[in-house]
Amino acid sequence: EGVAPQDYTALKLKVQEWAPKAQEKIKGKIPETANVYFVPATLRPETMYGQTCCFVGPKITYGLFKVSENDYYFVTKRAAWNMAFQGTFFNSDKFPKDISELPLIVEMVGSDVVGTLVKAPLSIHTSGIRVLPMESVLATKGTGVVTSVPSDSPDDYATVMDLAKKAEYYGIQKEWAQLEILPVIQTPSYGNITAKFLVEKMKINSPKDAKQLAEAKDLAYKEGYYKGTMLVGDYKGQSVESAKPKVKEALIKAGEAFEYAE
Ligand code: A2H
Repeated sequence: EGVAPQDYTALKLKVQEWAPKAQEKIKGKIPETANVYFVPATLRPETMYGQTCCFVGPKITYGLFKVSENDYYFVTKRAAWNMAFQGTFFNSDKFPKDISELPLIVEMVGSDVVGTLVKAPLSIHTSGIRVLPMESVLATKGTGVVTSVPSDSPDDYATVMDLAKKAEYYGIQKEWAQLEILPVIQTPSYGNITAKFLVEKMKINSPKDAKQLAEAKDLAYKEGYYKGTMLVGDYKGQSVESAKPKVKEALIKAGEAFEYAE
């Protein structure tokens, strides 16, 4: 963990249809009418228009936590523990004394939920996006759930390319990894699909090229944040720097996101 606190936007991706393994595990444990959300933590809320899938670590253990009368979140236990102290849970007035006091309904591993269809706020893919595996997701950061924006995140771009190439190996349908990549931000140096530009220019061939990906991530972030202009959404034409807090506020106001810090 770093020393400076990281302020994330925690986005609520509502489950539309469970993968069969997950369905089996939750059967009878939550009401049929319950709202269940995958909750990725992001530092780039202004890019959410371009979400094409949602990543989980296939070997990471997650929990389904009851956060209010009819709402449940799918996150790591570590994230649920942090959330319990940040006003996210209905019983936050009574802080848990121990991790065993969290309202855990059922545990699952990432691979159980691969294929689940979720509805991602702001995404142009309004009929839903799929939960897909990403080996580099860290269990010790954020919520352990990462929403994928391949236009602006080199890690996400490299991962969706790899998933499409080896769909059979990953046990997914190729189309799930091949949703249209939307240009979200115009930049002077890298065009309007920054991540693709950098991955190709730096000849990054796989999500395992960690060192180059870290460099690409840094370049993409700086260029997008300081020099980028929004191409879509309510703040189209505005700088990323100015749009970012506004998109975050609008998502929170709409009940589609909340603040999460660690
Ligand atoms: B970002 P920081 Cl478009 N494991 O969101 C691995 N990566 C994780 C994670 C975890 N447990 N939790 C969050 N992340 C990702 C969007 C995005 C992100 C874009 C561009 C860059 C970018 C869409 N993915 O991150 O180490 C999430 O991906 C690069 C800074 O706390 C989150 O924001 O700085 C970011 O890493 C948080 O990383």
